[in-house]
Amino acid sequence: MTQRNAFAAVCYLCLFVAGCTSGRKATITKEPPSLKALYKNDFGIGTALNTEQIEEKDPKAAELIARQFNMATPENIMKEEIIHPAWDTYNFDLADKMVEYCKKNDIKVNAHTLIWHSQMPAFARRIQSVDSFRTFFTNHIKTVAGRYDGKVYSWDVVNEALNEDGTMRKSVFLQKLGDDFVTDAFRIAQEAAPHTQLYYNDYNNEQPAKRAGCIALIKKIQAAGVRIDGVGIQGHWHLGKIPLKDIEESIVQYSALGLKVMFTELDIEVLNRNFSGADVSQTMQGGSSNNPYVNGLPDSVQQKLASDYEALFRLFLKYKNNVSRVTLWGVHDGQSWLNGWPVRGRTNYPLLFDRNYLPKPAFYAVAALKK
Ligand code: 9MR
Repeated sequence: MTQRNAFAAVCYLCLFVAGCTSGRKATITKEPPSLKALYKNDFGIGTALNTEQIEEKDPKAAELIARQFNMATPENIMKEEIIHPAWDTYNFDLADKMVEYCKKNDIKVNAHTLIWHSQMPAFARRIQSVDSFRTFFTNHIKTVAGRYDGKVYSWDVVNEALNEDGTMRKSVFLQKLGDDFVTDAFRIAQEAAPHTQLYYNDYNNEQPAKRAGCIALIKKIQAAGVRIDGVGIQGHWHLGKIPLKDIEESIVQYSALGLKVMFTELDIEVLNRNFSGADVSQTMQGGSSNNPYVNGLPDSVQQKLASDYEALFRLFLKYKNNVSRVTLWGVHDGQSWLNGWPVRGRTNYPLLFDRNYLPKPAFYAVAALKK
């Protein structure tokens, strides 16, 4: 029996005994251990919150969030299209609620994201003049980062500015503002939010070519005398294909730049996909063969998922002095974006809690590393 299975067995046994000694039928009633408590001396344990969760419309999720996580990222509501829908209109309602909710629950907010080519408001995509676009860019960062300075712990200042080969993505920001736009964004954010940690965030930036581009980008920001505090590796990975060696190399190399390293959007895809990464503009054909686990995840796959999570968290613990946070991209499987991408309407199982908010074997594997 592995250490993980032994730990899960002990947990279930305790629950069984608790049930029997209380004279009730043995059902699982006791709380599972708390990841944020187990990992409190190692790194933050985060989750991504959706609107329903921020508005506390889901009591089961609320209980789980408060017990398990000490950091949270808004999954969508601080993105440009929602928070800044028109030239001089800002919609801070949900972001303010998120800040309040997290304060109440002693959770740090990792705000996401100031500058991203995706989920931009329509008005910004239509701006033709370079001067107007620069004004939009500057006003957006100043207004949003300024409002939440001291209220959020960190910002993903720029998200996904790189191509897979490490060159700069030809986004609207690059096309309009040139390739100094990333440094400019950090410079404006540093002025507007002097008390907020400032990060660059991307997917696949643990892969060697993209990592080299990411390092060059960070060095450029640093050479300009502008503050950057950390780098986020999103961590949208696939079952059985976790690039542990590249991840380890990345932690070492990014740390050598004096940055904190974070895993900001962790999930492990268990369904077939013919490409890697998280480029939301990529899609794939559907079909039932692409959605094999509608009625539940076979135990063999659960165990593989648990092994992958265990190996990852073992590595994170090895580098706990460099890794400051690990954020799961969602509270439970039912909420995951991977149920709708790159094929709509699939039943996916990428997180540590299932659709009934119960811990999966992967959760116990991660918890067992701290026993
Ligand atoms: O999880 C988010 C999903 O609800 C949105 O529909 C999607 C739209 O672009 O964005 C998802 O979050 C992304 C994150 O903001 C940046 N990295 C990739 C994430 C998954 O697509």
